[in-house]
Amino acid sequence: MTTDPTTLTLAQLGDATPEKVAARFAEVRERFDQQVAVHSARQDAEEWRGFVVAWTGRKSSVLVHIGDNWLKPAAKELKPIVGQELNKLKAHVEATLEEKRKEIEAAAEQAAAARDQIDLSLPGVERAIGTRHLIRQTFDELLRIFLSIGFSVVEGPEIETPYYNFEALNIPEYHPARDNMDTFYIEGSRAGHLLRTHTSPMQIRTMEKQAPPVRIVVPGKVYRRDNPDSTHGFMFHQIEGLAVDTDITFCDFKGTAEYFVREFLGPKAKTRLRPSYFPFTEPSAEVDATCHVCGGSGCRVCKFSGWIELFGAGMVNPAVYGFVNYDPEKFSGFAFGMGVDRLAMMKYGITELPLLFQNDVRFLRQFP
Ligand code: 2U9
Repeated sequence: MTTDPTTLTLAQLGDATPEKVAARFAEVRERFDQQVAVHSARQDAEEWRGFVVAWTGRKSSVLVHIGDNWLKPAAKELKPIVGQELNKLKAHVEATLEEKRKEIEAAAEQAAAARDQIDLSLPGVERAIGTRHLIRQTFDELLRIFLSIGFSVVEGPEIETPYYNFEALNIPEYHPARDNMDTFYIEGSRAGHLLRTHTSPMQIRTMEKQAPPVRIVVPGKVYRRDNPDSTHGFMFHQIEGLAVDTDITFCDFKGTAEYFVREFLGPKAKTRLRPSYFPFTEPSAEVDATCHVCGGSGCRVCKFSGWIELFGAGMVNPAVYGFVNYDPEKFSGFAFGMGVDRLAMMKYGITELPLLFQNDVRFLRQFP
């Protein structure tokens, strides 16, 4: 390993003539240029910084060594030559390093610009944004239909009192819907709080606060102690609706039901009303529509009846008005209730309710 000549004096190196001194400096300059070529080719900023310090560092560097070992101890007659050569070398080293620094900086800027260069022609980064859940899509579709005929949307609490969930809806004490067979009661709640089994309580709360006319739809989650199977779950989604005014008749109800069926299933869909019973409506009806699979000719989906049951409804039972101080002589109205999950399954041909809540993207992706 050759010793670095800058650590020796010129005398030790035997450079006693101006020519030898000049040749010695030329040798250093040559070594410097070689090393510049090597280090700058490596494009390693960290390493380059080390190289610059090795040559120009104030503490110990080649230039400092030359000053200490060649200039300071140089023979008097050689000192001017050594001084000149050193200044020339310093100027060459600094000029070269400055030029390289600019090159490296320019290259770094270019690289950064290239890195930041957005080729707008390139396709964007596809951000998987997911889709609105099928239940949400169906809610929005159903709400849009009722908003289009002047209903407003109100939402209410999922934890209710027996009064709002049962009593005020004319569901008497002994009514089967009351027993904890179907209802989740909040343990330890003295007021007998429960998870609402329908969104009807919010219609009562609205009527308590607002005199007729009332036209509202109430979407939301409801809870029933059902044993989960392919069409039942302990939580599902409902939209209930209520229209109360001075002169609402069964025809208004029928017209609204038919309008809904056409909007939801298409202009050709027919509506059929079947007598039914609900404590909070009298008369009550199940609203059927033409089977959207077979168009009414009969198929497995409609059990060959040609009809699909969509939702339940009826004229508001005047008994309910007593709980909200509406004069049953003056006001009449209709109400309806539909299971949103069931309508979504029916419309999109889904046979397993649990699929809606298992968050399997292979399933969810099918309904963008
Ligand atoms: C008030 C008065 C009357 C709401 C109604 C139905 C008929 C109905 C079921 C549909 C499928 C529940 O989700 S489901 O299982 N509901 O059939 N609901 S009439 O009647 C009301 C509500 C509030 C004050």
